[in-house]
Amino acid sequence: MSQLSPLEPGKAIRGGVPILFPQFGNTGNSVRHGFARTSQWGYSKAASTASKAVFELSSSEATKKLWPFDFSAIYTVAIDSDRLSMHLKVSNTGKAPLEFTPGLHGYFSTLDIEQTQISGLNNVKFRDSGIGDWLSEPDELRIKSVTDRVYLDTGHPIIVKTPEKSLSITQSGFTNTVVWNPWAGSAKEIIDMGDMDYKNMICIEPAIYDAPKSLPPGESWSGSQEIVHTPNNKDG
Ligand code: TA6
Repeated sequence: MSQLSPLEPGKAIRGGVPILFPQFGNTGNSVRHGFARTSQWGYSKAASTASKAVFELSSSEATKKLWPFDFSAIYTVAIDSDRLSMHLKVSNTGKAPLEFTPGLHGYFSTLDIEQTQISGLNNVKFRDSGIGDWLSEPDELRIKSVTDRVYLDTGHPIIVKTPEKSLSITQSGFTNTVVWNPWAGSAKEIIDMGDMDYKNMICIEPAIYDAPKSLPPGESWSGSQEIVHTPNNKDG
């Protein structure tokens, strides 16, 4: 979580897991990365437990100004001793079909991005910020410059090894995975991020990017990400 992130209504946080809906980035006609990340979700006390919190967001006059469709979304986040599970369910409550490109824009910390390696995304097709499709490296991914990749095929699990921990990340329902680090140049242009913060973060984001999800009236879609954490030592 960036120290410079203004925790203000209507502003996305630079950290945690912003929920991207109804669109990832600029893939649709609504606002960049959608309005769900800046909306006030309702907390469902009845559905939540000691280790599981359930939140809800439904279409309203305000959301219809940004995206003219009826929907309901339920976000469930559960924690266990070594794992975090996030689950997003979207239902079409209207009469018209929905098309959307959701994502979970998770920021992960690392003590040193240059000592961080990501496996599970080797030898697969990725799209690089609109400049074309490429085949990824045969080895682990190491971030050494600005990186903004949409992996079109996703390996399972994705293993992120940082100096202090190992994360095993799996996803379902989401067909793509985005990996982002702005590196020094772009980090300077992001006002809610410190100039050096790029050294200590990596975003690994399950998403639907290249082929929007179509949802007929009355139907639902679900996507999830699960992260299992193993410290490199007992204090990690
Ligand atoms: O998920 C990667 C990305 O779409 C990048 O292109 C990068 O700009 C990042 O999200 C942050 O977007 P934001 O709107 O939060 O500044």
